Amino acid sequence: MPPGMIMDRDTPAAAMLDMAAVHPREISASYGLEVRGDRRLEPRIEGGVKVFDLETSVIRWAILPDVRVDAYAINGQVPGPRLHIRQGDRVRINVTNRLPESTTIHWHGLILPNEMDGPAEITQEPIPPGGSYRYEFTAGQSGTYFYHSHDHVDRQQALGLYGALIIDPAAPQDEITADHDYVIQLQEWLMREGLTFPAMPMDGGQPNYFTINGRAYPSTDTIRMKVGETLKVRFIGTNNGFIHPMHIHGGPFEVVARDGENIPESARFLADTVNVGPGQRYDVVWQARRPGKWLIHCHIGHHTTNNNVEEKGGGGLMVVIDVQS
Ligand SMILES: [Cu+2]
Repeated sequence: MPPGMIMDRDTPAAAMLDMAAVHPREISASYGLEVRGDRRLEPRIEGGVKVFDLETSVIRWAILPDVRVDAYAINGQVPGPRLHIRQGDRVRINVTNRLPESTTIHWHGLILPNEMDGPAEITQEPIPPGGSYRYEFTAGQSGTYFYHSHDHVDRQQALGLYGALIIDPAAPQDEITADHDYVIQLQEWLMREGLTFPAMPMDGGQPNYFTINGRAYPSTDTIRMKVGETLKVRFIGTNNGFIHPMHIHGGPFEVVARDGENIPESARFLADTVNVGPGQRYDVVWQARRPGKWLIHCHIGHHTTNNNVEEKGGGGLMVVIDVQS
C-alpha cells in the first residue's frame, strides 16, 4: 500500500490487491530510454485480414534517465504499439496474456460485435494468465482512437495497458491534413520507494510522475518544424485519473475533431487549451507562426513536475516544439 492510502478494516482484500505495487519478481524485461513506446506495428495479411499479435507482460520502463517504472506493457512497450489501419479494414488482433492476472482489451469508441468489445465478465471471460483471445472486426469508422485493458481497469490501465489506434479515412479527402502529425498519449504514475503502484484519484493514490508517450519531460520528444508549417496533435486521454487542460504556446490551434469524429468546417473553433478527459480524444491543428521553442503542456502545474521537482523548466506533461525560420 502507498503510505497514507486510505484503508480500514472494511477494505476488501481484492481492492487491496488492485491497489498493490507491481511485484518486481514479475518483471520479464527492462528497457532504457533508447526503446520507445507507441511504435507502429505492421500487420501481416491473412486472407485479406490485417492480423496483429499483442502480448501483455510486466516490464521495467524508463520514463526519465534515472527513473524507471514497473509497468504492464503490450509488446514490451508503453504505450503499447500503434495500430494504424484504414477505414473498411478487416482486422484480427490476437491477444496473449503474460501478466500475473487476467486481462482483456477494449477497442474504445468503435462500433463492433458485442463479443469483440472487451469488458471482462460482461461480454467475455477474462483472458487468464497464459491464455489468449482473438478479437476480430471491420473498422467502419475513422479517426483517432485507442485501445486499453478492460479488466481491473483501475489497476491495469494505470500501469500502462493502452495504445493508439489510428484509422485513416477510406476517402483520402476526408483526412484533415497537416505538415506534421503527432500523437500525445497521457498517463499518470505513482512511484514510492522504488515500487510502482497504480495511480488513483484517491487519498494516498495520487500520482507523482506524468508521461506523454511513456516519457516525462525532459525525456519527451522535441517536435521539429519550420515557420508556416502546420502540426496536427492528436491528444488521447489514455490516463485514468485527471482531466488534463492541454495548452499550446505561440497562438491558438483549430479544434478539428473530437473522439474520432471530424467537426464540420463551420463548427471548428480556435482555442489555446482543450480539456482532455480520460477516454477523450481531440485533434487540433496548430500553425508555427514564429521561430523559437514553443511548449505543449498540461496547465495543471503539478503535472509539469517530476516527483514535485522541476528540471530544465518543468517536467511530466511537457513537449517542446522547436520551430526554425
Ligand atoms: Cu494535467
